[in-house]
Amino acid sequence: MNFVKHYEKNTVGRDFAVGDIHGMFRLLQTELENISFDPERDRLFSVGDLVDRGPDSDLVLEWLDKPWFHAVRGNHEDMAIRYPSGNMIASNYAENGGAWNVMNPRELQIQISDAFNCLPIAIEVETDDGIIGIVHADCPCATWQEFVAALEDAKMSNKTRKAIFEAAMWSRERVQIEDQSGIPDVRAVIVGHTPLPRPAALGNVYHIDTGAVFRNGYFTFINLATLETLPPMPKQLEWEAI
Ligand SMILES: [Mn+2]
Repeated sequence: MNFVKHYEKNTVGRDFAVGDIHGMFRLLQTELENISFDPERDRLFSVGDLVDRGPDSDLVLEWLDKPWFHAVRGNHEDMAIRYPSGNMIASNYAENGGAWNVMNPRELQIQISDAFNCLPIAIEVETDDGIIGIVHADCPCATWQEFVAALEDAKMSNKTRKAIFEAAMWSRERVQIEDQSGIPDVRAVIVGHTPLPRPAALGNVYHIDTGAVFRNGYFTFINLATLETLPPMPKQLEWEAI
């Protein structure tokens, strides 16, 4: 199992990352057309939370098969992985948007769990100006290298591994304390997980979940070559959760 996936530079097209999808695949398709996304050349990286809450969660396996679409594992994928083995209570899962999967036949639940279990915790993308890291919630180590080394360390104790995975998929600490210190050894880190009214950068950590599944929410894309977001980031940070 590779918990880190590495992607070479895209020499033929553009690379984008998009915020939490949460079952809004049809809206995402429309927005990709609006940015003239070219599936022959361009690549789309997802910060995870592909499913739950939105109407199109059942399209997730189809999307994961697309050769230009690459996702890290979010906490909602984590719940879908745990559910078939009895490590996620159905009522709690349904309250968090998982009702569509609770109602799925068991074979499909297992198929979804297996597919999500293949998703990495972190993705690295090479760009002209350095490596960009992608993780659902946060880089829980002082440096990106330390984080990658921890994810790749097969000898790590289960307890330490669990703590790193949990922080990577669930933490909101950087946003909550408005930690501007960033991650020193990568060009940028792209995260989702905490919906914000506008995309925002804390140091070089870019928060791009603008809650497409929520009322008044929308999809934010970030171009990995330029680090420009669509729509653009305001100069002033806006932190009110939506
Ligand atoms: Mn999340």
